[in-house]
Amino acid sequence: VIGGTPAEPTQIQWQVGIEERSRMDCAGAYIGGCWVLTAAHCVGGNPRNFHVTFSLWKKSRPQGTTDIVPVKNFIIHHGTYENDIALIELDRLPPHKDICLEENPAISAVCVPWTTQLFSPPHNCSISGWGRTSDNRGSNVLLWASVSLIEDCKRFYKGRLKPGMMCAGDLKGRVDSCQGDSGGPLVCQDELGVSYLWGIVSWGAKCGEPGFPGVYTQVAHYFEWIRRNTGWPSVTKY
Ligand code: 4AZ
Repeated sequence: VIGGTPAEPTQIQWQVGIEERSRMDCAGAYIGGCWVLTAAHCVGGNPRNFHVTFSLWKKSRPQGTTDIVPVKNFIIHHGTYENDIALIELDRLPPHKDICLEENPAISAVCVPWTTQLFSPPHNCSISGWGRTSDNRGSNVLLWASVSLIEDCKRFYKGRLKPGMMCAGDLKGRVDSCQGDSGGPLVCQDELGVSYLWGIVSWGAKCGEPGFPGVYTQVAHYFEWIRRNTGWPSVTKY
């Protein structure tokens, strides 16, 4: 994260690290049950080579509450580069056969938004991750930053901006996500303080480049895909 500040140890309770053979290159967000959402470009190959790390704050010194959970399966959206979203299904934890995640006060799921109408520019939301900072290196401590949703992002990226994509950040380039933050959460809060996973860190022209805000997968655009693939019931209308 460019222009970020250190998070509190249990501030971002849905933040997870995604490790392939113990190397962390991506992040994700816990959405409940046995499911994590991330970017499609973060996963692939054999799920057995992957682990998801929960309740991690300092990479060098995992907390007592840190949980490392094996991956059972990936569900990767077709057309990965235009639909940069994937579900990670966590494996059941031995010795338990019925749960994927130990109960833990430092972990909680973020809500999946069911409509693209919930928030609109210039709403302020937050991004978080262990990715590159202005010194061009990853961060040991989880960083977060406030970003603004940006209207009409096609004017910056033309035909490269597809329907399931949106932009956030700051047009002066002071705050942005960067390499290593990919797959991680952009979260917006409604007026009641409920947190929604509004975006997934996807791509951008460099990091913190004025006039080229970060591009995020618009999670609400994929609500039906998420619902269908998790097998979660549809929203009850009263
Ligand atoms: C990357 O390379 C990357 N500034 C992630 C986010 C952004 C740019 C690049 C957005 O993973």
